Amino acid sequence: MSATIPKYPGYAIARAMVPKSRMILALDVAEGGDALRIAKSARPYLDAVKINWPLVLGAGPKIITKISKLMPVICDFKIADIPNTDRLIVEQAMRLGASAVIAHGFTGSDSLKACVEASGGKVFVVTEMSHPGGKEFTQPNAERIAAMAKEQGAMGIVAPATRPERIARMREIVGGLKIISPGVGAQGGRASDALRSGADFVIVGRAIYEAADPAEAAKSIADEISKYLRERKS
Ligand code: O7M
Repeated sequence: MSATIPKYPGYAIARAMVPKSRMILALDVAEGGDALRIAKSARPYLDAVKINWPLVLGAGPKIITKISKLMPVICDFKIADIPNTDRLIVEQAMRLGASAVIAHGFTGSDSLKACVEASGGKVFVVTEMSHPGGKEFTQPNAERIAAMAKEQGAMGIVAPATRPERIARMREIVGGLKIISPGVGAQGGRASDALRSGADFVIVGRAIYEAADPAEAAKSIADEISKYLRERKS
């Protein structure tokens, strides 16, 4: 780890965003004990954990603090409200130990600006969603949302591993912003395809936390990623 990264709120994600495994675990289990067990066992293969509503509603918000002591936590509340409410949500997530948050972009630039300000820039903005319905409303607006994320100083965007060609398009728009990409495994996407198309990190949920051995499942995706990265270098 670089000693030059300061301990401002969210420093951990800055550290994590110097990629190691290029994998983020979507920890969508509802029970705190399960969450901690899975996070601890898969930790050697992860750069961060993404926490969404199932775990916060099931285990309570303090689970964010507990897991943030193991690894950087990205709070995926898909924040989508007026600027003031967005700011209040981001402040609470950061207070609990989040290193970054995830916001929707369709609410507009003033709402996103509030998230960027309240998080010190540690926001990922959802562009086109990975599920089939993501084509209906998010796909037609994804490119404008990606451009807005860049203009407003977000840290990165979320783009679908289920449509790698769309990751490539988003990369053209966002330049050096980070791209994190869900849809690997249970939704049919492949980690290596997402990275090849321009993603910096893949997000993996069920393929790890529903596996009989989550650490082994995480290792097998990490191996696929390392193999791809080695081939890319040579
Ligand atoms: O690997 P899975 O399919 O079990 O989980 C994927 C995770 O990524 C899950 O937490 C979803 O909420 C999230 N996600 C998507 O699956 N698709 C999207 O388009 C966006 C997200 C996401 O993380 O948004 C921030």
